[in-house]
Amino acid sequence: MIRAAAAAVALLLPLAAAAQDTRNAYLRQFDTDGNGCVSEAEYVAYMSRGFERMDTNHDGVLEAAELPGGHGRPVTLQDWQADLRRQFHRLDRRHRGCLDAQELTAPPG
Ligand SMILES: [Ca+2]
Ligand SMILES: [Ca+2]
Repeated sequence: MIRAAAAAVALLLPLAAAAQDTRNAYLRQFDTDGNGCVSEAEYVAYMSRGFERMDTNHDGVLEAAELPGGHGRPVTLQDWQADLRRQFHRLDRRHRGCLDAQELTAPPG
C-alpha cells in the first residue's frame, strides 16, 4: 500500500467507532448519486480529493515534500487511484461493487 494513502485512511479511522448516524453522514459525503451506497467511482473520486489537497503545486504528482512526513517515493495520481481501487475492493466484503455505511467504515483488513 502507498504510505500516503495509508496515512489518509488512518485519519479517517476514528469515524469507524462512531455511531450509525455518523456513519450514514460519512457515507453521504461519498454518495454523490444518493443511492445509499458508495460505488468504486464515488470512492475514488472522494478519496482523490486528499491527493489534490496534498498536491500543492498541482502537477499531478506528490513529491517527497508533499507527502506526510516530507519523505518517500513520488506518488502519481494514477498510483494513488490504483491504490484506492484496491482499498475499495478490500472494503467491499459482500462483493456487490458498492459499499454500505458499515463496509465503508470497517477497519481495513
Ligand atoms: Ca452511490
Ligand atoms: Ca506535486
